[in-house]
Amino acid sequence: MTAARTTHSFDGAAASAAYRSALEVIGAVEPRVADAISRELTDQRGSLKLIASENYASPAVLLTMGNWFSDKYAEGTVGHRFYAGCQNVDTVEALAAEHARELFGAPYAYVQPHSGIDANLVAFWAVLAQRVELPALQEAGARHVNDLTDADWAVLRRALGDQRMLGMSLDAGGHLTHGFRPNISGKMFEQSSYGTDPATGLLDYAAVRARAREFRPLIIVAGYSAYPRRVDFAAMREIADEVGATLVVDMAHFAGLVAGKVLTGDFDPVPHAHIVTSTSHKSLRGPRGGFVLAQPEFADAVDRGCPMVLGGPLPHVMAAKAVAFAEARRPEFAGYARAVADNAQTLAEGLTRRGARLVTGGTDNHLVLVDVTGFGLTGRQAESALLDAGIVTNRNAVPADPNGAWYTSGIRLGTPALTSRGFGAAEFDRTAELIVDVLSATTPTATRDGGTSQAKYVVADGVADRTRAAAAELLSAHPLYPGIDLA
Ligand code: DSN
Repeated sequence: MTAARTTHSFDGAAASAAYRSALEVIGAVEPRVADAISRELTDQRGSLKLIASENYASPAVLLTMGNWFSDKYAEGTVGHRFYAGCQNVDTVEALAAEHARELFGAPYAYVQPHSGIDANLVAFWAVLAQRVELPALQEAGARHVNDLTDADWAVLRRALGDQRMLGMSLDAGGHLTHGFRPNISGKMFEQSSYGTDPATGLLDYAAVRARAREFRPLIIVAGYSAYPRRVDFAAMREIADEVGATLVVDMAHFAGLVAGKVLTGDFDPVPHAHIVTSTSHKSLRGPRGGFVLAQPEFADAVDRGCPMVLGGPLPHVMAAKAVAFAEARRPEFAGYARAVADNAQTLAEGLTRRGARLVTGGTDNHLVLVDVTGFGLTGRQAESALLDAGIVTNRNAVPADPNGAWYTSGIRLGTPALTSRGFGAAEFDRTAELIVDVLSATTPTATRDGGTSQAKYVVADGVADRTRAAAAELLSAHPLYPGIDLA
């Protein structure tokens, strides 16, 4: 039953023929690339993929990206292009935007961003364009930031220096693009962050409100890449309104749960945020890319994402977004999204029951954050030991992480990809058992000064092989892209 409601449905023979032909054509030019593509499928088929931001797109989505749309330039917007001959690009961009609006119940959708960082940049520039009042802008009679002269820009740069952004701190699960130094958002804005309650690991809305009152940001960013709980977006909007901030929600990680109506009411960002940004390839299971949903007052400014911060749109990817959004509008996608969240609960319970310590004690979205210091390990050691055993995860900081952002103290586990393979409760409980087996059998290597290494480790004899065999058994019962045979 689980497999039927969560996996893609497609004609295996047709997809097989399509990929075989494609590889033959590619292989005639550079066989090593064709080989690498084949091997990537073999490798993905053969590992327990628990990276929370990854998934498996359908053959329809994947095939939509490999065609002549890739050759077309199309700067501008639907019906207003800076290049001739964009009639078919107009068709797919309009379709993708329409499906996105319908899927999320949003008044406006912009589907050109190439990635999540691009989507966030578009949103941040749109807020600046819409909200920063510049005497020079008015004196120049310019209606929009794109109409500024060089002299106006000098004024704008000074004005930007004063603008503030408040986002979730990185170690609490926020994202680099929410105003942090290594990213342009951290240079455009003076940044401050809100964290989580040290005792519970949960967002403390009273503390967010207090910080917002003190800091008076132009933008409050909500959303995360490693927070295992729901966010109350109605509460975040109330805080934003109180301090006159614009609420931007980055739903890249949980867009699939919004589309599938697992996150509704106060936990659905679309009715509460001024602007919502996202990627299309994580829990939403589409092509690599980004998009923006906005309230009408920001639509015009968001529409200018290209050329303000984006290069030419990628028509082949916009076409694939249209296909993926159409898939997500089908009733079975809601079943998939529900299973992603249910499976995360099973995984969390299975880990906890076997002694693992979870940040916040559990999950109510698609991801689980394990504090591996309970096993005497760093995140890096845990990630590597699990990879040796065929389990693909990524290390991640935990709140107030004593091991810093490189070694970290956690591993982040997500259920979207394996749920797409048809894994259900029994498989995720077994996966929890395998993870705890490996982590319990791993010990850090001693250093010469009597301490322990943060990177090196040993896994007890036989454990990695035993786990690989057990993982292979689970995976073979839930084949990836069944029916696609490249041999
Ligand atoms: N790289 C993505 C993730 O893994 O969460 C976010 O950008």
